Amino acid sequence: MKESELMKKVVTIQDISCFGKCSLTVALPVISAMGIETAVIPTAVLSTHTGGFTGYTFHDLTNDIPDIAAHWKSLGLRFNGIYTGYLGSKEQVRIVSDFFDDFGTGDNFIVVDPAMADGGKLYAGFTDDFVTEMKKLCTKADYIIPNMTEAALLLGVPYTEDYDKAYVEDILKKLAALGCPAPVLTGVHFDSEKQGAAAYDSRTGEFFYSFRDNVDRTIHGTGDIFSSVFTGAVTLGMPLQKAIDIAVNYTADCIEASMDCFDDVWYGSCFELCLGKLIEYVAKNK
Ligand code: PXL
Repeated sequence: MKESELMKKVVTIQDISCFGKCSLTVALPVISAMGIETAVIPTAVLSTHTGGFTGYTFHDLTNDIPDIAAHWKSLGLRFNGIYTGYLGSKEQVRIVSDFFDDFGTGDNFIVVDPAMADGGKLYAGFTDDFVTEMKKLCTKADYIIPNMTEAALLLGVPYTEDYDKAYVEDILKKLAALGCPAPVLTGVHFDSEKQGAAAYDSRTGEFFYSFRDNVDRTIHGTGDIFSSVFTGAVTLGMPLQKAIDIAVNYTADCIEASMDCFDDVWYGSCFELCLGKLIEYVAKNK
């Protein structure tokens, strides 16, 4: 098969929550809008995501993952990047880890969003054992994208939202010490005015920050928006500073746009209304 020079290709591995705008229903349109072919491995089908809805269905697809991987291997498929989000069980994390061994080439990159917790709490259905398994997966990634809750869980330190720059940089260094060279921390704020992301490149010792005006509202799925744009930006070859800038800006655009079409926090953001801006950001940064 001829590898296209023009078209980059990523594979994203996460669930499909049929309603609620997160995981694959965000990653697929967002990364595609950045001009990148987006292959998917759905890890489970849920009627809605688990944050805020009750009575959701959950159809596990763990056993399909090795079969999909085997078929893709027989086709000789290769990806510029591999990006994982919400994974439903320890077993699934182990299978995804095998996928990294099979499809990680040394020339491509791996992004792990350890989507498992927020606001100081694990998502419904997750236990400490899951955190241990996710920590192992993070050691195989080039980039990990935890929020402060997930970072605290991965590092086994108490969760706090009361911190300064020295604390954030210490957390980033400790995340890198897990084995991932470039951790990115989301939801970072040093006051009530600004919110954004911080990143660390342990190979150069540089820290990177990006902020936008804080909007005091939680909207479900914004972490997935950030990670999808970040993955797209890295796939397009943007350096770390640009990748967090574009991810922070698009995420903030989506949150701001959602103020006018707000239904309920669990219904997700109106990210669709901002895809035009994302395409502009990509065009400007090429
Ligand atoms: O947005 C992260 C996410 C993804 N998938 C499912 C979820 C959540 C967060 O609650 O429940 C199924």
